[in-house]
Amino acid sequence: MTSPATDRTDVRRRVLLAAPRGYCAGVDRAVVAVEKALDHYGAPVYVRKEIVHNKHVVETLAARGAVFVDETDQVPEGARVVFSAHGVSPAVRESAAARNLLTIDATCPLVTKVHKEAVRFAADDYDILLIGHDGHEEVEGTQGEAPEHIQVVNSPDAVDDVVVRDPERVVWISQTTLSVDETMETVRRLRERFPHLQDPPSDDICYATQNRQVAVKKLAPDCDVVLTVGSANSSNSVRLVEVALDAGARSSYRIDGAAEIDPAWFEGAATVGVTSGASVPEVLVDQVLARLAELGYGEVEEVRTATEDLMFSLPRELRADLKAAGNGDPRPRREGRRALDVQPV
Ligand code: 0K2
Ligand code: SF4
Repeated sequence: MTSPATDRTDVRRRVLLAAPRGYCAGVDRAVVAVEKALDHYGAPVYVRKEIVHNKHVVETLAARGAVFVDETDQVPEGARVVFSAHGVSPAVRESAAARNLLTIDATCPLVTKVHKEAVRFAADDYDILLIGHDGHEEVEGTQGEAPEHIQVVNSPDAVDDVVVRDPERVVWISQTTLSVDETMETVRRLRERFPHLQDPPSDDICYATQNRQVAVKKLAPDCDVVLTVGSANSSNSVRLVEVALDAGARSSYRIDGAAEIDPAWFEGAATVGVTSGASVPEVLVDQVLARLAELGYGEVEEVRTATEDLMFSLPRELRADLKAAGNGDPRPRREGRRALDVQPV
């Protein structure tokens, strides 16, 4: 296979591979929860919304018997349903209970943490400014905890439209998968308007989102092209495409997998950066690297900015059933990797 740069013997062609990349602890837990539910209870296992925003993951689980639905009223009475990693509002839980559904809650514990903040600030009668993308499932779930207290702020420019009851009693919280820099700009503009604006008690943009952005920022200035593996509806993946460009990559593309690579992107390119979103299985990155090698980019150098060893226990309901059947959590423990039992209350 020839490459656009094959005839240029003077150029050292290489790949800079971001680390961390790919699966975060919340995604690993959610995907394994569906796999174990299929193994233990048998198909079909219903899943409300995409368990994570990745086409390959959803198609693979669907082929094994997972049935993805938009709402709980599409699940037969009394059947088992998994809630996705992005979380659900109390209204969804109530509707599932009304249909006697057996629920497995795969909401990431770090999303649940934000829900709890919302509940607490609403109980204290704050106006809560939820920085995030309207219509995203995580934002719908968080807003549903206290809709009368929460308004969504989509972008820095949306700050001008915010109206609050008492400017001295305002707090911001956020979606977990946003661009850190853009969110800080939104907060800066909010604080210009509301000097008494309170910060959330800890970072809402999660460790995995932050780590993947730091890694791609480090390699982007050295890259002619950055490829982010991730699906179009994956907020954190799409943010990586933007962050790479902002950080100095000459061009930046999102791809679901190797088949979407267009060799024309690499015309005259010496260095290609590769990263992947938090919902992306490593096999897709491996296939991208294999395709890049065919195109002349066979030398791969990892650019690591952090090491991650966080792991969350499987959802409580599932764990109890697996334990009763004599099965444990199937995931391998790496040294220093603990299964944190951070469960929704
Ligand atoms: O980045 P998104 O929130 O759109 O979601 P995914 O691509 O599924 O990544 C996992 C994050 C899930 C919850 O935070
Ligand atoms: Fe949890 Fe962060 Fe992963 Fe979302 S991206 S599932 S908040 S660890």
